[in-house]
Amino acid sequence: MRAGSFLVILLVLACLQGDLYLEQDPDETIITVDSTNLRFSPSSVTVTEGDTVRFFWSGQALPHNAVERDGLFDSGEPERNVDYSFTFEVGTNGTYEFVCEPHESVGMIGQITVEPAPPSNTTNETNETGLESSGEDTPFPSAFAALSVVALAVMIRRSQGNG
Ligand SMILES: [Cu+2]
Repeated sequence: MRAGSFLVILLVLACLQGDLYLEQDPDETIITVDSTNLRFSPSSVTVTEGDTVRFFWSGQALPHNAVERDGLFDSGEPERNVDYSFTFEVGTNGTYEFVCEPHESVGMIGQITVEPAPPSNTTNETNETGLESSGEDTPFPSAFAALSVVALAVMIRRSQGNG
């Protein structure tokens, strides 16, 4: 009985852990507008193929947009509130310059460097989480797993002791 409820608690904890981990989106880079209202922040970012750059600002004093020089992406008309995402697909590695059209003349210019995706032996449908070296990227779940094993061992020993 006691062992059973302990297992349930472990399961619940495991589920919560998973949810917490999913909330983070490590593949998204947010570019906003800084307090001077005439600069992107950060104005220069480096991402990897497959990553998403999100242009996000709200309640700005001036309307802005983000337009890539060659038209690769375009957030549309300058707005005080913008939430525009662009994903750099595999094969788009390179350096891209984008501008805020109303404020390009005063230097509201940004740069995105897209690095090639790391070579992968796995199939296309596997994301970065499927790579073999995921242990280094996810220390928390690993620690949790280790803790669970210890807890289980203690639990089993107790139930055996109680007969
Ligand atoms: Cu602007």
